[in-house]
Amino acid sequence: MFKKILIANRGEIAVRVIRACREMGIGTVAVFSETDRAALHVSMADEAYCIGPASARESYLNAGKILATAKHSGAEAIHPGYGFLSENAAFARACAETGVKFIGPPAKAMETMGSKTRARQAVEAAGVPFVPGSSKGLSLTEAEAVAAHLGFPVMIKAAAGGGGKGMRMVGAAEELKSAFETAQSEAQRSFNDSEVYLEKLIENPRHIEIQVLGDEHGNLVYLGERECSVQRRHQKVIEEAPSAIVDPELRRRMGEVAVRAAKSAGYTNAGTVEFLVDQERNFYFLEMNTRLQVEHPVTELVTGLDLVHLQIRIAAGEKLPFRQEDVSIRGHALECRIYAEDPDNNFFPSPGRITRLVQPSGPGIREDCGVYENWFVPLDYDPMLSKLIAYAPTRDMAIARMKRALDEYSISGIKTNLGLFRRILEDPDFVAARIDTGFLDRLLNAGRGSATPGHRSSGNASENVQEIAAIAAALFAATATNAGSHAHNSNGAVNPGRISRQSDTWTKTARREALRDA
Ligand code: MV4
Repeated sequence: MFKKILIANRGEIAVRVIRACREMGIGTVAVFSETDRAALHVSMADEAYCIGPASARESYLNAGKILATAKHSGAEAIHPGYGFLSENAAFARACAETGVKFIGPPAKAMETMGSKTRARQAVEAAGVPFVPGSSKGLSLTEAEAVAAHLGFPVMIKAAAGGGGKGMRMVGAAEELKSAFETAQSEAQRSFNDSEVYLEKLIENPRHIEIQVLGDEHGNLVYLGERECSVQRRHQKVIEEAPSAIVDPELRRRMGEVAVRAAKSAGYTNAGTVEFLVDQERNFYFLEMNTRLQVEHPVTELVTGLDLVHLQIRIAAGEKLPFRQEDVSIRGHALECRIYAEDPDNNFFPSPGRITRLVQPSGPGIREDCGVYENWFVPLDYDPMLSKLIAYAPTRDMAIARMKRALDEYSISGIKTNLGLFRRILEDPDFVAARIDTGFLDRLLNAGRGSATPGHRSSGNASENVQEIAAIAAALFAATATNAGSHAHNSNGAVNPGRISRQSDTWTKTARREALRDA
């Protein structure tokens, strides 16, 4: 086993990996940028080295500096976390050449899966069902022929893309040329690689992914699915395991396909095979993520496994300590990604000082957090602060537990998306698990009232007056409740859950202020 590991990351994932190392008796080396001198991961590691200025390009993406720091500190392995260098095949190769173990798949597997067209070729040869389309880069003329054959609507995608970048939907033949040219130049600008290809559009899909794990002795298993359909602009907001629409039979079929896809690329260590699942529960390979993912905790809770421990043991050459038939899914886990962003201002990042932080705990609650009270959240990196994870025997109980934990949670000084989660968790479609990748946009647009054409019948004056009267009545009821009229609250005239919750928060604040003054 390694004696010392360098963690080439920051925030909650660096903390997560440091915790695993500590549990395994492995020394930890943190790296940090000049803005991150006081960051949580720095204080938790055994050693820490400044590797450059705030700009990620000069710090967390500075492969040479990070490798030199590993050598200098005597770290035998590097855990890349997610983002930054985690899917950079050249970095994985440089590690191997320097004699530092990269805790992840071989560089070759990262290269295969890093190109969407190469990935499609590899999985196609392995008999994996994938979204119909081409598996090589296309010229405009070729794209026109492929699109005519597939039928519209189609998607133009960048081979080097992923996570939604360089993607264009095309509804009809006459839109193809301009969409193709835009996608191509966007791909060139974003990835320095203009290769684009075509896929048939899957309408209103669910995003369901399979966690896989393989050792370096030829054993590869699947660890069930995660449903990640609740997202906004390709940023996941809530993830859960298992998916409400995946039964044991579908789980086995998707799992076996995921293992075949991973094996086709010579994959080892932890990885995720993404699928689109259509309304008829047909599933299609989309892409493979060659890293530990943000949402890995929901899989850990329902399988009882520690994925970071296992990643480290696999990288050290150990065999998987269990077989496929030993893996079982138990209970239900939900994860909320808490971001420093302003829901009232288009979810713009909201950096600043966290003046007060009250974190939830209690039965079935896990929080993977990367910040602390008084920390200044910088604008330089991804604004995710924390992941709140709830685990319970059933989905309904996990939702109830998550709502309870969110009520306990309080972050002051910066704007966060905390308020959004209660709206989602109380939405009838979410509760019934009627979700797809359009769910969150529909929820957010519905809340915009008359600004959304089609949702309001005509917007005439008398309707508006009625609406204003209804709002005034609700406000009056809420204010009356807070003045101490509890009978008013329980008579059912207004949504009692929402109103009492609001008053609870005020009560708590008042009590706190009273204590402070005492
Ligand atoms: C698609 C698709 C529909 N049809 N491909 C978006 C991110 C990238 N990983 C692939 N994405 C999609 N590819 C075809 N042929 C719909 C999406 C998509 C999506 C996928 C997963 C999670 C959220 C999404 C939101 C919008 C679109």
